[in-house]
Amino acid sequence: MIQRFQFGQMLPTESVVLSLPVAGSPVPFLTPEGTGWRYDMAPEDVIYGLGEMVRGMNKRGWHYCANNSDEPHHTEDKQSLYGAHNFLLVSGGTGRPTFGVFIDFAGPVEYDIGYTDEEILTFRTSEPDYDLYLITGEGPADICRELRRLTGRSYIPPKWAFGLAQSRWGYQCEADIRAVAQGYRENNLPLDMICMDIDYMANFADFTVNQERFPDLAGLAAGMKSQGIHLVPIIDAGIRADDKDETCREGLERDYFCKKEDGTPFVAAVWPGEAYFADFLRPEVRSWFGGRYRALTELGIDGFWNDMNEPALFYTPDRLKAAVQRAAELGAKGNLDMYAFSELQQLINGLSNNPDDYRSFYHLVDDQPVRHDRVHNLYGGNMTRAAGEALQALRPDRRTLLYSRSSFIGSHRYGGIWLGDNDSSWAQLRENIHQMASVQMCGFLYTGADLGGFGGDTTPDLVMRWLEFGIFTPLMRNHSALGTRNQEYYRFEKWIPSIRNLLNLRMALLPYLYSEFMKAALGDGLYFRPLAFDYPGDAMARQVEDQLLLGEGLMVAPVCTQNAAGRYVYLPEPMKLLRLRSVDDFDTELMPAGHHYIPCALNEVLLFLRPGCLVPVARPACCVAELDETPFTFWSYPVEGSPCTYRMYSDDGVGTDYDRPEHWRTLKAGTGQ
Ligand code: MIG
Repeated sequence: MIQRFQFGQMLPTESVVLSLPVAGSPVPFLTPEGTGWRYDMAPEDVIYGLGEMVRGMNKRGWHYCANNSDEPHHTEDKQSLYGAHNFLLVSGGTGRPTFGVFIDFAGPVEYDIGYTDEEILTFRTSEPDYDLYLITGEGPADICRELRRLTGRSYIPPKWAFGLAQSRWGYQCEADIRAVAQGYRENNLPLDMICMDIDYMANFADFTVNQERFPDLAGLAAGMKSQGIHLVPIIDAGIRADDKDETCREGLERDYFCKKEDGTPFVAAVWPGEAYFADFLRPEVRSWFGGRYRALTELGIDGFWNDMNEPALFYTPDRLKAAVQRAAELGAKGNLDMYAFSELQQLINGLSNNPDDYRSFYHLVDDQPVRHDRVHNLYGGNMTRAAGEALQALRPDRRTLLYSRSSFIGSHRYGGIWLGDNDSSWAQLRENIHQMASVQMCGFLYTGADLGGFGGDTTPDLVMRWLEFGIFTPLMRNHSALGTRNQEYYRFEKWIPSIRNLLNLRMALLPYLYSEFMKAALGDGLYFRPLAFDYPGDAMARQVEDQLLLGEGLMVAPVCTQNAAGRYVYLPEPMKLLRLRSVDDFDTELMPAGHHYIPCALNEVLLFLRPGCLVPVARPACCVAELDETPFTFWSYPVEGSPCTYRMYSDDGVGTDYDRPEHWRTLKAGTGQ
């Protein structure tokens, strides 16, 4: 059940698709405190939600702020990352209430979840105008389903987007892209996508292609597609300020950019230097900007990633000028003491993403100017909405791949997200597991982290362990930053056979993984879930943070400790372990419920089958298009009294007629159909 409470008159977010009558106070479970709300937690209460944030799946013990940030260091001391996912799920201990809270608000929301006092949860919006939804249900998964009923069905990518994506910031030209394709194909490693980072553009201008480096992008895209590989270019939020650039000219002519108080367009620097920022909150601007993607779809492109859309700002011209002036004064003094030197450092570090700059420009909301900081969290998600809606109009019966860095609940209807600039550390692999569960609760099903880590130099063991989790994440993308160690899977020569086995395993499991993804998308469910969602009475399951349920029948338990040759796993019920080296080389073991230490070598994956589960397994292929869906074998854990069948969803992978009954069939072991 969903109850809507209204406080003041909120600025529209369009997060919600269901219009509900406003309930009278009081709000169940919550008590007013200051300008916000309070909930007194019992020690056993677990607080899930908040989507893309640092720390555990259980958010207790820290404070957070929904304030979308270009934050390249995802350490535990951070309060905000790229997304505003204002959903809390209080999972009560024995005899305690379980409920969800969705705060529909465009600006910052602060949360203190047992940070100041370990038993007190508080949250408050930066302004008194917002809607609050109180959600109850039969348990955590049902409450997440209700949230989706409220905010709309999750975005569905084309099926090929479940193949591997290889990306790197630093592919400069056609030859670099071809070398990646060749590296994969020569080594017989599956690959479905190559992402193109900012260097494909001419002067970092959106919707342009650098003609020297990519003289024939249409030809390249077609050639790649004949090998089963889709090119996925990046689009940045900042529009190059350049009167020779068509996007810039049109935006200025139509008056579509955000403005300063004096009515002139707001300018801040990003990749191309000075840039303008389209006012994505206006529907006409969205349809214009989204329509610009056509420049690339016409060349045969059918996938995009939207970056820098918090929006990230390197500096504003005024701030830069003042900083340089002050720096020169300090420089003239020479011999800087600690305070003067730290002022100098601050001058430079404070240039980027400066809160004052976010307070210096305006959007038009229903024709009224609204200062950016008040609607900050809606910006990136509306860039994705612009693209999502326009691409749907451009290619009405076909899906387009789209994922974004910034997002808010509501933008999950238009695209997936990737988890931004993580780094090549074991801590970030563990964080990836937490985040996958949390973002799914908020509706972002098509997600994944940069496998192997984005920043810093990776290592072969981390690449292996991360891929062993990555083969289960909907978006499976290897991406790394400029200047870091080469990270394409074929670079780790000694490990290529094992990596091939892992990627083949993903392909073999794809009919199951895709089917479970589609069940979650179409039924407002969760592809990944914490254990406690399915084993509510199990106090131990409530503490497990590094194992996830995957779809109906599987559980994954990735190894995420350096040098570990195994790990402890908790089984809430008996399960069948598959210790997989490849799709046809594995040991199985029936394991009783409880704690187990399970060896797992660097080339092995632990996969657990729940009782009664049947998993169709296909023959691996080099790309999703080549995959034969007919199961060539089954993995199962039959138990007495349960039928051991699998309800499978399959479709052509690109069409949008999801709701047809022919997409469903029931598989039984041994029948092969
Ligand atoms: O400030 O386009 O998160 O994936 O490679 C860095 C360059 C800008 C940030 C993205 C990252 C991408 C990078 N971008």
